[in-house]
Amino acid sequence: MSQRRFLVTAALPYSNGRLHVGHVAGAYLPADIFVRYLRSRGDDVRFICGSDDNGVAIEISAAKEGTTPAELSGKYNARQKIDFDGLGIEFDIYGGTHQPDFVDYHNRLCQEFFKANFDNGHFVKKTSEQLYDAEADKFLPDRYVTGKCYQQMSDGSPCEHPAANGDQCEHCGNSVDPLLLINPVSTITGATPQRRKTTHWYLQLDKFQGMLTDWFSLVSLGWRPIVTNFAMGSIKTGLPERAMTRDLTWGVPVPLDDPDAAGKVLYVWFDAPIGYVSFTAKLCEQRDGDWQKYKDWWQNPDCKIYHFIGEDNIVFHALTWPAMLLGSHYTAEEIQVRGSTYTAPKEQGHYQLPTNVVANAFLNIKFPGKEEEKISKSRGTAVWIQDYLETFDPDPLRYYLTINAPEAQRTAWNFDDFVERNNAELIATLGNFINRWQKIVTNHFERKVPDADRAEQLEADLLASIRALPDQVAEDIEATRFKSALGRIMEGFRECNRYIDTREPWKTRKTDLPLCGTTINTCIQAVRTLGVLLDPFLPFAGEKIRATLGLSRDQWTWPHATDELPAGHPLGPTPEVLFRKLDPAEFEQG
Ligand code: B3M
Ligand code: ZN
Repeated sequence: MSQRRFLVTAALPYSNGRLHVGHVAGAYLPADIFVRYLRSRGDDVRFICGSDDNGVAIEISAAKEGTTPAELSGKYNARQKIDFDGLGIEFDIYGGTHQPDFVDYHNRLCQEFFKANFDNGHFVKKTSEQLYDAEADKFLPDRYVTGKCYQQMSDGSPCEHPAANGDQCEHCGNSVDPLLLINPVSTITGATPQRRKTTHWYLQLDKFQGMLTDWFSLVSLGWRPIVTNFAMGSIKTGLPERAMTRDLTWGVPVPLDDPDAAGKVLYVWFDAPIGYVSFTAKLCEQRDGDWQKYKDWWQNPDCKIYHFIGEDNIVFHALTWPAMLLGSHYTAEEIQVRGSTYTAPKEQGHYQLPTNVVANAFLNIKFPGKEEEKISKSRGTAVWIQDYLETFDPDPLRYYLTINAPEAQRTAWNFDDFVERNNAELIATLGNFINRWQKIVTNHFERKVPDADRAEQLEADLLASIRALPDQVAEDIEATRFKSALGRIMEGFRECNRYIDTREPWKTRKTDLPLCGTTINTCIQAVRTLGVLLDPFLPFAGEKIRATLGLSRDQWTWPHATDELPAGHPLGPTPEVLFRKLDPAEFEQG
């Protein structure tokens, strides 16, 4: 297998709150599985994440908590790191767009991006009326204002959500022009805003329409329908020009020598995706001693870039961000001349567009005895990772959120179902199969792989079917079908259970030890393969299975998944409990 190069990112969580199961199901877990798989396969991967620290959301939360944005974002950034670690979600770097170790590269790269797009003629400067809170003496960008939504749902009906934010409506998913909101209200004072004039720089997204459409039709063939539908829908409606600057102090200063730019910062959705780049730069400084090496990842036609996100971030990653990347090296004129033809830059030194934007739908929640509902921080309808990890192990969550992943549409975290699947699938199917032969191999074969000289068609069939899995599972993972991939692995364990039920080694150990040994050998070969495939999904269990098979980490990789364990190979110790039985009563408090 030839080594490929991947840069994988997961959406930057706002550093104004803790993580819940919805975040994990949406972007972080699938990205982690993907990265673990690529590493196992031997590819060269960097996995980038960090917190989204700038913008209005952080300012509002800091004011609510009576602290500063810097302090608030530092606190939640640290909390998020602990939660990700606890779940085995292992980034190469966890940055933060305004964290002390990252802010210098981040601001520098954001300003470079802005300047490049500016110099290439993609911005227009405009003075217009904006909403203004006279009481607070502040303009009201983005979430500083809420009001009734004026946008349409995807079926064309009016959205009319009563509390759309000034940047985006959570109900219909559309971006919002605060001036068009019906009955707007300031979230700072509750006052009805006035209109006042201010100057901003607008990215002319409409000019990229043709080229983006062409790029999109070339690249998006294997993308998830949820992403292509949303992005194509937005392209058809027409991309509006968007203000990329704000009247705020917390953020990246606008890098223009223009008195109108004084005291203004970049829009958080302009700076946030550049966080992926600036954290990569920091990582390159740490690993390679040269921060500029980020170009080997971002400006390298041989590097595949994957963005994992939640569904509300699709437009920004599939359209706005690619436009910013294109605009950083094509001038407005070049874009016009090229019209609707996109050709990928072949040379180094140009930002490459994403290879795939992988989005999941939202996760709902269903508490026992209640209706399924949306996860809501304010209503307290969430399962926080911090709380979960105080009582439970990470693998059952990883399992449940993958086998039940919202890959095509919403699914729910359902407590009864979570317990049921833990007990019936992780324990009764998977864990049980690994335990069923442990005693026999200890008591009768000195924990060494027994001979398989009595193997028959049944053994050959089982191993043929299990050894076909690495390619099938790889194909699923490469196509970002994680649910299906894990389903295949679980089906493999079911086959193994049927096999051992047929051979009954607990009987043949008394009547026909060579036949018993052959059965155990076959079980071990099957687990050797299945364990490697399982490892990216359930790394804690994977590690225990590796240890009980007496294999080194080097041997525990995709290319070795179908290696035969020779007779006589010494196994490791009997594994400690792989999965703990759960009782629905543990969730009673809801
Ligand atoms: N901070 C996450 C969100 O919308 C947002 C992602 C930024 S990714 C560059 O909840
Ligand atoms: Zn709406």
